[in-house]
Amino acid sequence: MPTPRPLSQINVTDPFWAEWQRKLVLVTLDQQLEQLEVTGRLSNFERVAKGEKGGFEGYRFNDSDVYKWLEAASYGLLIFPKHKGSPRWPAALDRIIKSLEDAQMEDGYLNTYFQLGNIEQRWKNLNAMHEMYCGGHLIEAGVAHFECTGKESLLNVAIKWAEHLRSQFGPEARPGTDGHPEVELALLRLSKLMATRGRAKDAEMYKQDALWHLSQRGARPSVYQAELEDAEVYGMAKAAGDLLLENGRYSGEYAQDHLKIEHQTQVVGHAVRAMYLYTAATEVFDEMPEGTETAIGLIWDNLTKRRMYVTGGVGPAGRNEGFTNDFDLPNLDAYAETCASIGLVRFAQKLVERYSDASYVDILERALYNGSLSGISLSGDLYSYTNPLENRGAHHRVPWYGCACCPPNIARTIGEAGRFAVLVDANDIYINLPIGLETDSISIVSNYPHSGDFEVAIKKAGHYRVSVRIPDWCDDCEFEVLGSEDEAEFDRGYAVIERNWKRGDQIRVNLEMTPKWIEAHPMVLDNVGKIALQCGPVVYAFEHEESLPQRFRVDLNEDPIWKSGSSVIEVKGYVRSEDFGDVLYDELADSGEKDFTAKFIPFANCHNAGGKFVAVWIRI
Ligand code: FUB
Ligand code: ZN
Repeated sequence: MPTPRPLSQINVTDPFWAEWQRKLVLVTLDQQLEQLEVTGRLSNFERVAKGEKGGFEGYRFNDSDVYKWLEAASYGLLIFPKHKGSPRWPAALDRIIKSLEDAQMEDGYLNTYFQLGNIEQRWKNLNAMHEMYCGGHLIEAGVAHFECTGKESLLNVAIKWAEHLRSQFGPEARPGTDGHPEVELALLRLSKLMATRGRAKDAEMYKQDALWHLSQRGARPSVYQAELEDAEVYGMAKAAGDLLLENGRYSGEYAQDHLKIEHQTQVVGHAVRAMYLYTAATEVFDEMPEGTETAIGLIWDNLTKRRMYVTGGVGPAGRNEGFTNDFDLPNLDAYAETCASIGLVRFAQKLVERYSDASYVDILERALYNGSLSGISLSGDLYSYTNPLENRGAHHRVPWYGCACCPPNIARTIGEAGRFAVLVDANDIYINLPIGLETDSISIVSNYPHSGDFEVAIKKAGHYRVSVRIPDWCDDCEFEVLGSEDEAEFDRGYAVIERNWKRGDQIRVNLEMTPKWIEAHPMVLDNVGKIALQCGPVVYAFEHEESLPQRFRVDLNEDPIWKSGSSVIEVKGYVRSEDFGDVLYDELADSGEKDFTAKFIPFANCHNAGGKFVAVWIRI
């Protein structure tokens, strides 16, 4: 199976991602560190380390924000040497890791909410308390830190926690897994790390742990149902538990516990939970019960053909932070949590690794360049938890949240962006996203996503295939191996050339990139009579300080005007005047429209310059 090169072997160089990574190491990581400090997230660990028994601050799963930040900062350590500046965070890393080491219990348990509260209640409310969700992020941070630094300090904390987990849950212990998936994909990450270190036995053990946790979802009797029926346990945290009961009966949908994974056919419940669950299941479906691969295929189709925004946002409803019904994709109150889009990126990445089919990358890039990146401001220090496709003034970015899952999640995603570009195995190099970068096998020069022209230079000599993805949005492409007559074949969305490659060989690619109007399936009732503008993978929106985006209508006789390399598109149309007289309603008369040229900008860049009104879907 092709895999990304280790991040330590990828140097991102293009103007788009290198700039995001510059901001990550010079702005975002420090700003988030400060938030971790002032909101008590770090002092929770310090209190436990000092032996205190009370004083926990924040939400019960706040430890996970520290772990996600540690993961992002680990990636930051690879990027930071390229930049001048003196941020505070590099020096904080080891200190924070030390406080985790000191806080961890002898038996490996680590969760400051219970350590500063009633430790007797640990592992009792799996549905709502997020102990394994936090532990999963600890594992991801430990793996990332080891991969980026070679240091074992954080990894050892993670391994000790994973061993503790196995002592509590598994075939030799008790049934049950976390209501919020995350630990499954984290254990698989740990397993892979062990495999690359030649520790096959450990690799197999952690994979078996992950498989066991995956097997628990949908098992009956449901552990979560028993928790809901126990007043003391249910009382520990109510919000999520309530949603497991529909019409007074246990449903389980909120936590994807309604059916065993192999019997699931639709994407339901909490969106982040769903994305993390299926990311893990995709990695190991051939070792799961028969039907799992088919189930994942059905879920993917339901997700991407019925329940996804054009921005790659998923999970329209705030009520359950998740999914509702097919085609229910309201724009104004779209929840579309940043973490859910990031989860979709990860799910799609696993699918393309398994199937080498570029259609998964079409979704990946939609979610990455739009619904995920919209979660962070261009300044790198303000965030959006929800990502509505329309704004009438109520939505704005903020420096942090009480429930701050999204900010460190987008930070780590920026840090690891290079992973989504290229997949490699012995016989193949797949260029999925033409991110400008250098690796040990190839380098890419690109101004993606604002231009479709890029060049690939081969660094690894040998006989193998190079497959360059031709995105779904591209109608015409040119593909040339310089100085060669070799023709590409087209397979599963890739232009493929198999030959003896020499170091220095060059491929020149031009993906025709022009602005395109998109329409939605007619059953997306919120978008009837509206269109959206996309150029390459980037979805655009009209943003204005007044309500023009809502009053604007596109003139379809005029093409949108865009210059390659730019992130502004001019669209000609008409604006409905706000003058109406001193009445609220009147008999239909002249609409009072004026010519107007609107400047569209990438959806992800909205809410940076003070524009309060936004629309992705525009009237025609
Ligand atoms: O519950 C942990 C995280 O916080 C979820 O993934 C988000 O949806 C938010 O609820
Ligand atoms: Zn989030």
